[in-house]
Amino acid sequence: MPINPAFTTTIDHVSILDEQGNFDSSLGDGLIPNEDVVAMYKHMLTCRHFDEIAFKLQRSGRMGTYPENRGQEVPSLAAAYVLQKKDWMVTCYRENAGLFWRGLPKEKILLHWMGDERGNFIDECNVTPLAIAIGSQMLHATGLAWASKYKKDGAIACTFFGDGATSEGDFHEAANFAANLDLPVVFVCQNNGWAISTPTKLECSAPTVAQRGLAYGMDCIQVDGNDIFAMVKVVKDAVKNARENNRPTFIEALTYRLGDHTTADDARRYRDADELEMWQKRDPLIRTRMYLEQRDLWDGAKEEEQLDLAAKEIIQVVKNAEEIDAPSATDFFDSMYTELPPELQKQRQTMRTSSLGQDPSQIEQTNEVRNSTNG
Ligand SMILES: Cc1ncc(C[n+]2csc(CCOP(=O)(O)OP(=O)(O)O)c2C)c(N)n1
Ligand SMILES: [Mg+2]
Repeated sequence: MPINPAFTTTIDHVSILDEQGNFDSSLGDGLIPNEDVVAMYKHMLTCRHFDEIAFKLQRSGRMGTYPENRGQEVPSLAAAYVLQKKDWMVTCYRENAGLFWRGLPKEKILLHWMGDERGNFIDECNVTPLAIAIGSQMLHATGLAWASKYKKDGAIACTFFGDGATSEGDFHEAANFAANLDLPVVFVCQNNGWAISTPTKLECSAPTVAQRGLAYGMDCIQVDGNDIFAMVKVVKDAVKNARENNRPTFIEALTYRLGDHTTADDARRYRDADELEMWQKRDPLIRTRMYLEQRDLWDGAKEEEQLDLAAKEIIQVVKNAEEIDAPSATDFFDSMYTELPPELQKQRQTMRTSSLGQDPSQIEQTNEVRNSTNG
């Protein structure tokens, strides 16, 4: 019997605007109106400034920890640009640009990292709170997409995660579920080459991360994640596939975090300076600015003006976050359950854990004993 291929495929890589500013008109013409490219570039400048200020807030002891987003602005922004209001954006922690584009008030991100639960109460737009437990959000996205399909409300879910997150069981469960139940989910993997200090190649032996989605029967594509045009194109295609065919797509967006993993990290201890330098040249902001300048849509004066606006806006954002009334100590309990279980109700009343023998009834008993002894 002859041996025939059981299955063959290729995974395409999409690039439209490269780091030298070359633009592939056959793919890119008409994709994003010029005024929208300008608006997105302005937005990226503001987000970059927000990132710098958030970093400084942590360094000056005004915020707990912070994961810099610098360098990874494009994937989430492109998705937010394409998604409709009713759709869900389900992220981890390097998607500020997309979240802000959707309408999340910027102070909420600061409040989140200041440890204030009010940063996680979001009713302004369909985005979920930042997921810090790696991979967990992909299951939430799949569940949201399933609910939308069930309710026939036409919404889809677009979820973001890192290369490292594809080594978590949660990714495999979400992907299996989404593909087998025909759910409208777009999986966007931001492959930045590292999971803290672990290089991608150590946890993914396959030549592309995209092919992890292939195993579940999804359409898979790789894209230059620092190219706003290529990102918008692949997200548009994936959203169409989700909305019209109820099919999930796996997008591997190649990008790089130009900063440390978080403010608790020092990437110089494990990353080569050459690698960083190479990716600094691929900075999505430099590239988008080059595109605009070549078409006389941007110049130094406009840059100054936007930086000035960004500085003013972020001063107010910081003020809003820092001057909010002090949180209630019970917020932690109130944001966890619709109905608080009795054991936790006791803890909420006393702000003490019963495991330490401090629940209200025990406190009463202790007082009774104390009173009788005193008496
Ligand atoms: C379930 C879980 N395990 C471990 C961690 C600790 N941790 C935080 S970020 C991270 C690496 C994530 O890498 P990747 O998914 O590539 O995302 P990136 O930070 O590079 O964007 C790890 C292991 C965590 N937050 N959650
Ligand atoms: Mg990573």
